[in-house]
Amino acid sequence: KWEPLKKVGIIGVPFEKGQKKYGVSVAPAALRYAGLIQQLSEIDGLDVKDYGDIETPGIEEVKMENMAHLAPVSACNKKLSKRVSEVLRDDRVVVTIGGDHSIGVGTVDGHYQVNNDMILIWVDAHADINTNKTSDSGSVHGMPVALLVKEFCSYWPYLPTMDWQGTLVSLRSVDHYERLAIEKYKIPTFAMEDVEEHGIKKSIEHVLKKLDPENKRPIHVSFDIDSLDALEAPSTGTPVRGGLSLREAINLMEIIYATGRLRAVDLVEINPAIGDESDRKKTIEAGLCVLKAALGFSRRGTAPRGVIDLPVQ
Ligand code: Z70
Ligand code: MN
Ligand code: MN
Repeated sequence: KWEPLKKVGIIGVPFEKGQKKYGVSVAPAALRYAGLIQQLSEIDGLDVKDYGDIETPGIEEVKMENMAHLAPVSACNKKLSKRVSEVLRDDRVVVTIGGDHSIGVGTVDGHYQVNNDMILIWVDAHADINTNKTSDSGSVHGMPVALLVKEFCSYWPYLPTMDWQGTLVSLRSVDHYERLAIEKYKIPTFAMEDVEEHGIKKSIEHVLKKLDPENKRPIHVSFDIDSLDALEAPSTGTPVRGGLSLREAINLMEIIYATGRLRAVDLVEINPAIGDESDRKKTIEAGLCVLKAALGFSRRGTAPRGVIDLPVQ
């Protein structure tokens, strides 16, 4: 019987070389400044430990065709993967704050090292399933899913193999070759049309049922803030209209939390340097709401622990 873990470990990854815009590396500091640790600590019974930031300065660049900053991306992910495994071995749910989505390679790899039966739910406007042969941008944050799928090994010069199982949710900006890859390898996806058809609750229930019919596998959610509608989360590098409402994203996380099997959450692509003060505030608040929902915050409220009556005069 699975119960939600009441202990979490936070890892910050101020990394932005997986894409081209300045600012996404500031997100861990911005979220901490906005009260990340304190707000999570206020969730009923939750023990929060901050494992600090992953930094890998001074990595020498190596040239790789249509794949920018491969060496820094690899170095960061290698270190991140080890830290993620360490937090999980401490029996904590690992919460990784990016950074751009190229860090999803390290978080999933680190999780896979500890729980090789894990399932992955990639919540994103984009499919992030380009290779350096199909990408129009050459940015690695558009490639992590392709780097994680075993079937894609032959498309890369070298890759560790992972018997990965996962699904993509909230899609609405998929490149032509990405669509081809999804169809060729039958990657399960829930695009916005599917969310439209079933609603978010049924969609997530379908996802969980499909990936894990026996309800026994640890869950990893890699949450790109651009899965939210651009109105809900404007401070991100590639906002796309027509996305999830914050309420849908909260509900998605609540449903996954309720399984008791959530072991890792990534929150990536918040870019506090994009937009004005109000955009920044909205986006960071949305990110905090999503994380809190993933970690057991109840919108119904919770009575004080161990108290059974109101104070009298
Ligand atoms: C495009 C590419 C992407 C996020 C943009 C976009 C990928 N498919 N991901 N913003 N978060 O460049 O590969
Ligand atoms: Mn992404
Ligand atoms: Mn995205």
